[in-house]
Amino acid sequence: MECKGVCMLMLVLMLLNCSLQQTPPKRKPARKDSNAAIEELQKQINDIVEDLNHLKEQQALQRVCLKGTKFNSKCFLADPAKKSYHTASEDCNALGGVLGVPTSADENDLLRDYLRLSVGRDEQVWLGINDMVTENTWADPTGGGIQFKNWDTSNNGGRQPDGGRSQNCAVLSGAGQGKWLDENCSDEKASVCQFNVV
Ligand SMILES: [Ca+2]
Repeated sequence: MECKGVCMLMLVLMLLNCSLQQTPPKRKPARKDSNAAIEELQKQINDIVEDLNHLKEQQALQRVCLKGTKFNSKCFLADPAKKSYHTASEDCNALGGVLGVPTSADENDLLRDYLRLSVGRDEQVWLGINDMVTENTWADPTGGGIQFKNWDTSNNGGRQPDGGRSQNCAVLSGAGQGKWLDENCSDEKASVCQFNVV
């Protein structure tokens, strides 16, 4: 019995000694290393997610360009559904674009041809051009002034813009060979959305 007790005591002491020796002497730096590794992994995951989102945006833009038409660094996509200017603008914003603003005669001609084919030969289509803030100061969707204008100033076109305070939104007129008219913003018309190619 005595030997058994002594033996048990020896065994306990040995085990205790062993476990003390096995205790890692530098625990803190190890935890520090693993935190750094986790941070590094998290950073890599964030980078991958960012790349993936960028690729998704590029792919969405390519789909828009394939379905619509491209001019320099812009893609235009027509929406033939008839809506007020505000609804058309909101729907376009939800897709990541703004209502289209042609900035040169060439761009306006391309847009006219595309809209006559995709929306209809004689249709009116909302552009992203309005004078809601200051009467007769025409601005783009960002509120910036516009350099290029294509109003129908012919006699039979009614010398546009002619609607004063009751007409604050611009359309591109298919029947008017791509010339612009001011119209009542709550009228329901087709629209064209513009996306910048990055
Ligand atoms: Ca006006």
